[in-house]
Amino acid sequence: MQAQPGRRPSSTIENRRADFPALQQMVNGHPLVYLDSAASSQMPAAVIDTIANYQRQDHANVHRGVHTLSHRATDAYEGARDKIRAFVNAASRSEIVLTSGTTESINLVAQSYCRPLLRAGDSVLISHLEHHSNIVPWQLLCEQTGAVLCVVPIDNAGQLDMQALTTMLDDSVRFIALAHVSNALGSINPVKDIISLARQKDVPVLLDGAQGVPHMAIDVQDLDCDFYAFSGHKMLGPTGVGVLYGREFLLDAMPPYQGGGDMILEVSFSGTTYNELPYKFEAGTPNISGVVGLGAAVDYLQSIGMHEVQRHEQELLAYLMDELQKIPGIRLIGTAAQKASVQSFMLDDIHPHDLGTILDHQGIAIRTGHHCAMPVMQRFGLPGTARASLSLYNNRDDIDRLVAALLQAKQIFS
Ligand code: C6P
Repeated sequence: MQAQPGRRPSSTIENRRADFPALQQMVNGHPLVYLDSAASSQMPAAVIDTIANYQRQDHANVHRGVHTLSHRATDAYEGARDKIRAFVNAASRSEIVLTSGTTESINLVAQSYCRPLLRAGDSVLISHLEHHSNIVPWQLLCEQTGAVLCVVPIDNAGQLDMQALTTMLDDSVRFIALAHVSNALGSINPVKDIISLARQKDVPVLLDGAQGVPHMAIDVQDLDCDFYAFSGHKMLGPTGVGVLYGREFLLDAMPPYQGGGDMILEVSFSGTTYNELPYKFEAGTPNISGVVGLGAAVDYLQSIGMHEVQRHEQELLAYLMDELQKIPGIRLIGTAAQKASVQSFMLDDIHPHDLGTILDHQGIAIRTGHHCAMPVMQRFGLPGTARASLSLYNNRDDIDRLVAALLQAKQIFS
């Protein structure tokens, strides 16, 4: 059996900060304020300990050995898949494909589902607020198939133009791929409305949930999406692991994405029979400890409850936006009516990188630049932005420290 992590998580969300070892350190002589969770969130001790315990006691390859350690590793790996299934309410564990992250999940769908389907003249619909991971795989696909990439515009607040989307959803559209939540702007897209429009046209929808899963309860059956992609390292888990949820009948009809060990039932030189779902899409030795860690992250999030996580983060986001707006010369980028835990901004004409460097000297971590969403920056005519992003372990003190540091940066540059 896999050893249990040594620490019990704290009981209220306000005390959760103590569960995160990385947050207890001084950076550049100041207590760390971590406001870069949209890039990568920190891991609670429960996740770190679970991974360490797995590595110390249970590590072996999965699905292969008859020996005890291989059984333990397989149980821990498959147990994590079950936790992830329940976490996003997929109908079956066959629908949970374990990948290296959102990027691989999206590429898998582009190449395995869409590529055999698309013909010259067909189109794929994305939006102007996508991360590069939900743009470039579709550009590659269009080059390969002669299909056309159509981009739904956004307004000045960073909201999808729903009227344009409705018009663009014509008979040429064979697939829709949209962010659930924008990483650069924080906008929560009205994905249920879009999926219901797409259903009327029989067009499948993939949601890039990299910034959705960490901040709200996700129910893929309620969303009614066809595919949902997300990453472990933005939801308190480790890097190099992620998930593709796909409807079983769609996954079943798709050819494998990669060939190798574990994705086969039988191989001979006259042909290969592929394994059943979800293993058909998991070629080679997977990131076992990463998946086990992701399972522990799911446990941790569920011990709080995603509705509680969302309540806490929404309250904090409102405070962040209010406090930032009190700073003379601040310009908020991304002011959609529905937002999650991210705020991009500009301060006077200070370059975002300079701002990020000054904040780092005070122990405050934010992300600066284009956030792998260059078209968003082009839309707002900016080289990049400063971005503060929140997680369940942040509090009002973090925001007060950020605001004080921004006021100081203003003085330095004036
Ligand atoms: N965004 C950010 O700082 P990977 O790298 O595969 O785990 O996730 C890619 C990805 C896809 N979609 C969205 C909406 C994302 O936000 C990200 C990752 C990070 O915003 C790193 S660029």
